[in-house]
Amino acid sequence: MASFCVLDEFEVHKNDDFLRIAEELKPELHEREIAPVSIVTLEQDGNQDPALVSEEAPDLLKDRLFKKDDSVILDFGTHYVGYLTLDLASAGSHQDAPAYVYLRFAERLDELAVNTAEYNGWISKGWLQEEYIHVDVLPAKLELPRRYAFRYLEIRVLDVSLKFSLMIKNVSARAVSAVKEEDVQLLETEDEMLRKIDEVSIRTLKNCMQLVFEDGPKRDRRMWLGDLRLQARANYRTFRNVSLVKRCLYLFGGLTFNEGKIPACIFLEPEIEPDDTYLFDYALLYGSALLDYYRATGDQKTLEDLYPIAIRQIEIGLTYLNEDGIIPDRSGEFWCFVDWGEGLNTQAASLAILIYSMRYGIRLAECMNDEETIHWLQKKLEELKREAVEHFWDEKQRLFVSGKDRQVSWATQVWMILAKVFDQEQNRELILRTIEVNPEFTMVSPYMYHHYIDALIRSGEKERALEEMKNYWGGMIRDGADTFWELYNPYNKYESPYGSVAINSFCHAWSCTPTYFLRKFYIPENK
Ligand code: RAM
Repeated sequence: MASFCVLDEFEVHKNDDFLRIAEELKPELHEREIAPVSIVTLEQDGNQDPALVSEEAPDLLKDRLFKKDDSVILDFGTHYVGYLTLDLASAGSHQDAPAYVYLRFAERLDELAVNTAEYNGWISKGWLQEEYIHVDVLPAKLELPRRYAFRYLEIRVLDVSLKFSLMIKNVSARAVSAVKEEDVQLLETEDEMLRKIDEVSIRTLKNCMQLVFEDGPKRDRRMWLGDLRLQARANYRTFRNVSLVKRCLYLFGGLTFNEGKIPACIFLEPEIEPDDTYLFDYALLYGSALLDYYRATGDQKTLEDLYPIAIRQIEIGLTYLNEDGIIPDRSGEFWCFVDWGEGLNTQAASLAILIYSMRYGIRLAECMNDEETIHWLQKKLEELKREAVEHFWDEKQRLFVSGKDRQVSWATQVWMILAKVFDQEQNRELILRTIEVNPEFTMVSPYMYHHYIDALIRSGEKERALEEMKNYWGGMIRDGADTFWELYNPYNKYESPYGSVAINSFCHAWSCTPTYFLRKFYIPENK
């Protein structure tokens, strides 16, 4: 079972200037009033697949009298992030007991089929979006203080009394985001699936764009560096809210710890604070996010401020090399993320990601005219490429292996391709070979799929990349996605890294990148 590891030592170095710049860029959130559009009924067929069986106008709620155990599921039409208000009243005799109400929010209808009482995963059940509320005096306007991520709302009356009924006069919500969906033009394409994939990507991105780029508005509601890097890429092609990216880059740059490491994620409340988690790959990818930002904006001042921090991550990464010139195996420690996926060995990928980040380091150094850094990085890069081939290339299988058991995974091949350990033609052979062999250790998160699509495109397999996007993200759409999910394993649709699909996030930042690929490589007139 996966778990997070906590660092023994944790000394934060705040850069007040950077944090001030980030604070000044804090966005005003846009608000929009929304209301349910229909009532739906969840009917289970004994399997885990619930079906939406009936629809009526939600107006019918107005005259409905709710007694003990009565319930209703409201559908807001699509996925939103926001705050809920209920206007409640009583009917019958004087209210002689509290109205006791259960509310449950769901991003996907079939979440409602999971019994939350049975959740026993390793991350907090506090993430399940449910409330038990006593309303002592009716009529009442119930304004829920928490923010929820949802399309569906289940309201269940746990109890009233024999002498009165509950009435739900009005249900509304205030949806929030740092951006407005209508600010992005729809993709001009005849291909209905591509149009849909693009639209769902944008909604996913929008709902994760709050005071920072959050990873998921249901969970974890914080900013992870790996997610930020991909969200920013999608954002440059769509909302182009570059100041939000700048804010987030300064937050990471302003909150390093110990020898200058960037934290894997940042909390915003009660005050901004880094998490005491280091992820080797996420920290290294900061440079790639910075270069993307610089290319999108030409903002030299930000580059100059944050460049030393990006290079520092590479220096720190290099300190982990052992006497063989490779990164020791720390798979299973939540130290180098790469992907969720039981048993995935990340040793070879960690070296590949170090090489990849050095390439970005060189490009950053070029933008800074920093000859000395260019020189040592280039030299080291060549060395590490040789070590990667020597230690991890299996000539017989014509694939890279990882760890002492010489595990063959998709993730390892993809990261070796992105690291450009080989030239483009060899990379093309490698990706085709991977597809042919279809290693047992597959990819499970859209985060890893993003890198797979990237690897295909960079190996000259652009058409295949498009097909794979349609299969993977299209698969989520065929399974009813309004926003793309944290995890989607087409071979195991109920997979969860946390012990239950109920706690998975179904609007997850790192899954929003098809819009980036489509608008960058396929339909550039939408740029
Ligand atoms: C999870 C979140 C987040 C991701 C980390 C590694 O907690 O899904 O998006 O970046 O894992």
